[in-house]
Amino acid sequence: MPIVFITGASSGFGKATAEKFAQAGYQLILNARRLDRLEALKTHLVSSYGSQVLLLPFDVRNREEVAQQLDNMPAAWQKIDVLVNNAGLAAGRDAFQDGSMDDWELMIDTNLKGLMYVSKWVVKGMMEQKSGHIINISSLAGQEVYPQGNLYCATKHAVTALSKGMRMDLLPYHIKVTNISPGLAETEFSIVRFKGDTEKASKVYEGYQPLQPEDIADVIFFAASRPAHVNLEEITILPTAQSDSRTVNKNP
Ligand code: NDP
Ligand code: 8X3
Repeated sequence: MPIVFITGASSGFGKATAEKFAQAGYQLILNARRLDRLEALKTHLVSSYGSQVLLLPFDVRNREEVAQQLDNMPAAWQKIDVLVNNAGLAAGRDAFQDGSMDDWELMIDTNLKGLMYVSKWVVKGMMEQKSGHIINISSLAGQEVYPQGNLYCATKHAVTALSKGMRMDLLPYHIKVTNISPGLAETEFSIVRFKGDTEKASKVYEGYQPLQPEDIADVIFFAASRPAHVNLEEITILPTAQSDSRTVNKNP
């Protein structure tokens, strides 16, 4: 069975994507930092679908840990067919002049450097196989900038640029690269962004129907299951109530 490797699988898009690929019979390599969450997900996937699941509980920001855990994967798991670079976060929502340097570094290290570390390792094997599919989770924030979005938007613009660069350079190896850009989706994203302030987080999704994790998982799986000669290179998915980063039709 094909193997999918999903980063950030303990919550939100990553968790829903794991379920979607498990339903289709894929073997799953699941990463995140919270091992208890990953173990609960594995138990569920094994009992519901008989899935084969390998857990890799590392922090994508830690370059040595990424290399060490991936190098030590059993050989049978090293032929990865699909990599979903999903682990990511926003930290804070402040004007540039009020922003925290720690928040900025956290976003750059996770959203950009983490994606680089994991991809660099996985690409080696895909190049040998002369096949593979890398699916990068960018954001509408990778196409547009909004007030107080500064550094988060910068990291997601970088992800979108990197998707284009990867696509060009990996072309001779038949490796597909898909960049997915969701708009407002209800996950733990805003709870993380507002550092545990659930009241502030829930306001982001009030008065309209935001995207759900399963909506994004459907799109990721659709992209991954196209025929070998078809690559969906850029997908933007927004809730019907959203037209752009700044405009949401609330309480119509
Ligand atoms: P969640 O907070 O629900 O999930 C984020 C996932 O990333 C968690 O599994 C978390 O696991 C993991 N993660 C965070 N930091 C690290 C790290 N250093 N190492 C390994 N895993 C990490 O948010 P979403 O599902 O919404 O976010 C998924 C992706 O989608 C992100 O890249 C986000 O930027 C992007 N996105 C989100 C949108 C939204 O509106 N929700 C819209 C557009 C894009 P753990 O904490 O256990 O490590
Ligand atoms: C997450 C969506 O609009 O909060 O990428 O930036 S948004």
